[in-house]
Amino acid sequence: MKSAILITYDKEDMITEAIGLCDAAGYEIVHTVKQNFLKKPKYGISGGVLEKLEGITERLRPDVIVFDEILKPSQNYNLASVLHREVLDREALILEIFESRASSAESKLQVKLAQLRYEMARAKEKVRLSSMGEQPGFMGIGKFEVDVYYNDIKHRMQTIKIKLEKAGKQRELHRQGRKRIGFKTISLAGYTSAGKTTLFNKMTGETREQSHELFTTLSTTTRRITINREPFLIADTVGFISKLPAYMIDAFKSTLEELLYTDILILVIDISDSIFDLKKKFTSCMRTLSDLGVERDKIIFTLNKSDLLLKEQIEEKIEILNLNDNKKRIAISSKTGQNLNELKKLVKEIMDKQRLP
Ligand SMILES: Nc1nc2c(ncn2[C@@H]2O[C@H](COP(=O)(O)OP(=O)(O)O)[C@@H](O)[C@H]2O)c(=O)[nH]1
Ligand SMILES: [Mg+2]
Repeated sequence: MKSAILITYDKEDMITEAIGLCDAAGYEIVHTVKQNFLKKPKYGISGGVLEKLEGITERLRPDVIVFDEILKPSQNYNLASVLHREVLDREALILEIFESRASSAESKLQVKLAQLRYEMARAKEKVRLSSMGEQPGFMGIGKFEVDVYYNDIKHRMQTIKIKLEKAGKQRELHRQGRKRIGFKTISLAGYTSAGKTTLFNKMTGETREQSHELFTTLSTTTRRITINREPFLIADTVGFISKLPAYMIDAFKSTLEELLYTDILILVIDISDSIFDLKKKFTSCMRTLSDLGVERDKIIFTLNKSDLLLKEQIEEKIEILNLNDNKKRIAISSKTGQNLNELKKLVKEIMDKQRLP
């Protein structure tokens, strides 16, 4: 596993999400710097904080520095020059996650397009800085090279857009769908740090040693489980991300296209979130799933982390989400294992119902 030093905001929910994003991108965090403000002009952080970080970086030798905010090219360059490490800002980190998760040709193109948009937004600053003569030869690139670079990005974006239009989207999806024929599939969806991976590991824990030709060709986030002696495939998916920039939405959705084929979708909801966050995230999940064309019938609403709340608090939140009459709703704890057997029973029941003509 690659290692990272994380610089993030000093706010519980933001720290949790940032750790979740690093985890999803495959970085182990060796040190965390928490700050109230990450938009200082030169380095994002203050000179004093940077000075301390210099020593820590030298000692811990992480592969990268993750900066949980958007950085301008000049800030990224300044940080990287002092710390002698590659610096990934929040958007670059998210793009890495999408890149590692994109499986179909279409979603690879969508992710590439988002990466080029990211570069494009930065190319503009480079062009501006060098044309104003403020930073001639900015980062070692002269005005001419910047223009060439800028036009090259534009050209590559155009090419991808044409490919996307032509892409036989359906064909690819069908091919993927066929791979799974014969196996009922369960997918886990939900926000980053809602507890998807914890639940995935708990549910597959007993059968992890199972290996089979077919499964090695699926992504590492798909495994086989048995419920009542019947085999299923279970898949962990890319998590929803708070404050996802608009230009990344298509890339994000394309990484979730497998949800269209899943027989059951377990929506993992962090019931310990504040009422405000809970409502906001729930609405956003439901909107995205409906945009994707996922049928509401196959969604199981799992209220995770219920070990952190009192019974009355859970009930209040179920009301707020308007799920009190919903039979496909269950409060669980992936950590303690509470109600996981009931969740499996519910999965089995729904699968059995789907088999009826
Ligand atoms: N208390 C409690 N913590 C949980 C539970 N499920 C997950 N967590 C914690 O929440 C954090 C995020 O979990 P993770 O499975 O990585 O979330 P993911 O981003 O959705 O895959 C981790 O620190 C978990 O230990 C739960 O049921 N109860
Ligand atoms: Mg996860």
